[in-house]
Amino acid sequence: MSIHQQLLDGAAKRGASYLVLVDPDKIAPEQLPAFTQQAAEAGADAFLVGGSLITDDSFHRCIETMKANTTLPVVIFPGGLMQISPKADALLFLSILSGRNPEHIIGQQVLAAPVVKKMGLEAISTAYLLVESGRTTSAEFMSNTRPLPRHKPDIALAHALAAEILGFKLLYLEAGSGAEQSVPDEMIGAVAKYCSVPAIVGGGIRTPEEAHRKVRAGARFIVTGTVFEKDGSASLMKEFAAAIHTR
Ligand code: 1GP
Repeated sequence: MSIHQQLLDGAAKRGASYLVLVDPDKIAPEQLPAFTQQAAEAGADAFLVGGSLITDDSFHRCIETMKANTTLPVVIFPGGLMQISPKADALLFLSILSGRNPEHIIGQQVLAAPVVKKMGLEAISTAYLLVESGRTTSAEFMSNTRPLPRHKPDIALAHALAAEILGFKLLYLEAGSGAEQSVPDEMIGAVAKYCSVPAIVGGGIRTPEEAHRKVRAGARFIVTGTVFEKDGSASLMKEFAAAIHTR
């Protein structure tokens, strides 16, 4: 079964799925095995790996270490073209549909596609919608795009519907890593109500209660990253998993 299908089945079974994001630049290599095992034991459903600024070859080592320490899917969430590895289980093949920068809608994708195909890596087409979240995020700056206005759910919905018609398999509603404010529940609700593409929601989610509200609003996948970079507590991770798994 494809990783895409596994992710969807997991989300359907548990109400929503919990994706734990690992940024290879933000975790010490010696902590990674224990972190990976702890996340799996706490109830994570899969891992995302990537970051906006990866400065060395830590990316490839990170995937190898994670694969050696878990049977959960390890999925690349690429911050750039260098972040492709055959060792991962799949790759979110992102297009920044919220922006108007052709380089990040199709340019980078054209460069990546032959490499991905040759590797035989499962690529899951994902429409990435960056949402305004307070101060400038790395994703916004690095992609040189403007995020969607946070108080305009109808604009976000129109982008989500374009993604549906264009045939994307997933939506990523993104406030940006470490965002001041997460994606508004009202926006998630509007997208989930009228758009059939399952939504991943991430960026600035700091508490299990907040994660739970996003699931209630219609998120099918919740991503946390930053919240565990400082406090890697296993009990908090369990609380997140319990709040996200509504079934
Ligand atoms: C970032 O959506 C992810 O791309 C996760 O964000 O690091 O703020 O949890 P945080």
